Amino acid sequence: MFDALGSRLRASLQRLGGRGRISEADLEAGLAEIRTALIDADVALSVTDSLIASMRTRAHDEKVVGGIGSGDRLVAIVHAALTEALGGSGRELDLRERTASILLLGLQGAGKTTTAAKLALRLLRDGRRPLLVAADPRRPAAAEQLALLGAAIGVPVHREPIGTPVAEIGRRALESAKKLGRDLLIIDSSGRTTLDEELMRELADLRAAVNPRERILVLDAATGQQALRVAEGFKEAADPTGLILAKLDGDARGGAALSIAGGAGIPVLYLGTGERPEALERFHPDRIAGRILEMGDLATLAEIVRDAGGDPRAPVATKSGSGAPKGEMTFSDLLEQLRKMSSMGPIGQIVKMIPGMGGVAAQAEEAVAAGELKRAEAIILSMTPTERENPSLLSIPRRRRIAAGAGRAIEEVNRLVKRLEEMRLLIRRTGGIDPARLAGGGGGLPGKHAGGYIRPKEDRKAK
Ligand SMILES: Nc1nc2c(ncn2[C@@H]2O[C@H](COP(=O)(O)OP(=O)(O)OP(=O)(O)O)[C@@H](O)[C@H]2O)c(=O)[nH]1
Ligand SMILES: [Mg+2]
Repeated sequence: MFDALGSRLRASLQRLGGRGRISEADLEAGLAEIRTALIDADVALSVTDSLIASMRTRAHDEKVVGGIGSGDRLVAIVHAALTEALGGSGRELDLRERTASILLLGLQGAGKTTTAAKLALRLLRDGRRPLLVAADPRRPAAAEQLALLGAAIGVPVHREPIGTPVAEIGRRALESAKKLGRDLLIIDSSGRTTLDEELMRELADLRAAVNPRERILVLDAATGQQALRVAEGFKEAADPTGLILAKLDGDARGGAALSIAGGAGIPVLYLGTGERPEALERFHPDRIAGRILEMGDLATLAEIVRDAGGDPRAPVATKSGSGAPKGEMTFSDLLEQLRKMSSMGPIGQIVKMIPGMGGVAAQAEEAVAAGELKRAEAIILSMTPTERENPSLLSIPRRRRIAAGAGRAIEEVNRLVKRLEEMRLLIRRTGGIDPARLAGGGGGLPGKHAGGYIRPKEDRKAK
């Protein structure tokens, strides 16, 4: 989702970092390039300008001009400026009350109902007992949609007959939550095309009835900078405590996220990255900045693996098996990963979170589209368990038999073996995906440590 912006920024940084010494003029030229990249990615002008100003100040404070080997420091400076613009240390939902409540608000079609279900699922997994509340007094279809989503994720939905005033819906939902032993209300309010008086009155009534500590504005990131204006309108009228950017998967340029997070003055809490109830990501400014600069985001990757039913503490890519050198990846590991990937959604998004793998993401997307995962799975399943653990046993006759068993050409088997070798090499080079880092979180600054950012040039030189 930050492809275009990320690759432009990285190109500018690489050009600058490639110089022995950076002069004042180099720095200004680089900042001008970064500014154009931000504007082209649809980042709001005001946000762009304050970002550039912050980068300039940081560069001067760190005495980058005239210094030697400033490439890494520049990356760190841009990372820090982006992190700050995206909201600094970030914020979590405040759900300490005995019966906490979250009111979701936003324009029509922004993604409120979908997001209500996503939040319910996430907080359910965190050990809360949510109750979804359909608070659209006019549209029967709205409650119907929420009821279906609630049934799909196993969360009860409170609804009232059409025409019930929202304040009444809110009060009864609170009572019902207490009766049912639910400790969290997630209220899906009705959407309208504009922030008109009736909507403002409804929101005020709901607030008076339920007094939700969290009032979360859901914005459609696909509308780009328009979303920033919507946020400003709601800020005056409804005093939102946080933002959720829905449909960020549709924002290829990534400008909306930066514009909104940097310009609205309301913290972003989550990102919606798809239509499925699982497609909700916590928003961590430093991790997002790291992803834009392609430093990789292992912490988020670990969360996705955990949500897909994997073990976040298990090393993602290495496991020692019989016959395989300790710590080397085997076909059994690969098979396990292929299966997890198919349950995780768009694979490109995932691959991009692995440090240094950003460029492979597009290839990975193609592979999925072409059914390559399924075919690879079939080939691996045609191997004997011993072969899966030890690919060196795969002689030509065995490869031929495996190909026949999977109904594929032998070239495909050869390619898969080669792929495994490449992955082993990559893992060896990056020091693997360190379980401690996976469990501990953290975005990872430029490659001072294993598993961090891989500088493409050095990467090529290594080995
Ligand atoms: N791709 C993508 N689609 C999304 C996302 N969130 C919501 N949608 C889709 O956007 C459309 C509108 O979502 P809703 O949740 O119904 O929006 P709403 O704000 O409740 O709409 P109203 O109740 O009519 O105001 C639906 O088709 C959703 O599937 C997202 O993060 N990514
Ligand atoms: Mg809705």
